[in-house]
Amino acid sequence: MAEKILVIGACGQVGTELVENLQKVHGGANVVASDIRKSDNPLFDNGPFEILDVLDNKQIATVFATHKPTIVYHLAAMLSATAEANPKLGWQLNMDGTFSIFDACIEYDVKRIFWPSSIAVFGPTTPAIMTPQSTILEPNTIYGITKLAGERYCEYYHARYGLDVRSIRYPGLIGWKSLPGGGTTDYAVDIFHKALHQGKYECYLNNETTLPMMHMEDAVRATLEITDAPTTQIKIRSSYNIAGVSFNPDQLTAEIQKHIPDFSITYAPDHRQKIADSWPQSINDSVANQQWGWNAKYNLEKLVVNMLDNLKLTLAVEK
Ligand code: AKB
Repeated sequence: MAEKILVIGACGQVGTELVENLQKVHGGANVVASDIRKSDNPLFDNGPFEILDVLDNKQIATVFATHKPTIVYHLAAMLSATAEANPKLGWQLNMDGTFSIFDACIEYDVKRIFWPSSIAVFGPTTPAIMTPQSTILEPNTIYGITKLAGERYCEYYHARYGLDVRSIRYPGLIGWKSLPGGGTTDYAVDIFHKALHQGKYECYLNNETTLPMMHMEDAVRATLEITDAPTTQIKIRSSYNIAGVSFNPDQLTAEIQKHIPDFSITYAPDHRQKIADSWPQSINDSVANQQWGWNAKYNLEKLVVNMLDNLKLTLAVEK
């Protein structure tokens, strides 16, 4: 039987690219995209689109009853910097929204659900270098707190109700097809746009802030691979560490300068510095590698070439 996929939060940074991939595999008609509002990306004309506010239980029931999804990707969340500006709303959207979607998955017999966690579950007391899968989890941002609570919820729902939920801890995600919204790692996408448009960038993190990052192609592949993996391979029901590439703004700048020698960067750290300082610098993903074969493909060099090449093509089309 063909799968019916529901992507919640489809217009976001990950959702957009995930929907594109899923449409290729399952056909546009079998991929229901949903979000609180529709973006004008023509991608969403290839299949059904539903307006879905995850805080509206009536809307959730209607969408689930109408489309009877077999697989759900629940991506709707408020990212770190935005949630820090509005902690109550951050909690409400990230937690209440997740509770309602998990409950709907049980009520409507959804076969599998993917829910993303983040490196934000780690905090200042976590070992920062090659952070292990199981370690101290004392996040001090509201986003991190919701992601940690969400992870515990995933494990609980799996143990108690048999919900087949799968999750990975996304690092900062870097892609050229869509813009991030409200994260602390957003600079690593913004810098490419500014390098090409203005030849300079003012960074809101200091030059030495090393963070775990990942090319969007790797992130989407990880998302699809864990969701499609045989149940027997998924032994962790909270969330898996996955690693891509770690770098700081200086190192990213040097790599960009290999292609745009005149590109310059200045630093004006703001409130996001504190969030970044509470997160690890690199991640040990050996458990994901052993259990479901995870391996990233992009290193920094490849990532920079891919971003610049594709953004230049986009610019040429826009002109
Ligand atoms: C953020 O910066 O908030 C996100 C994340 C690391 O989860 N990109």
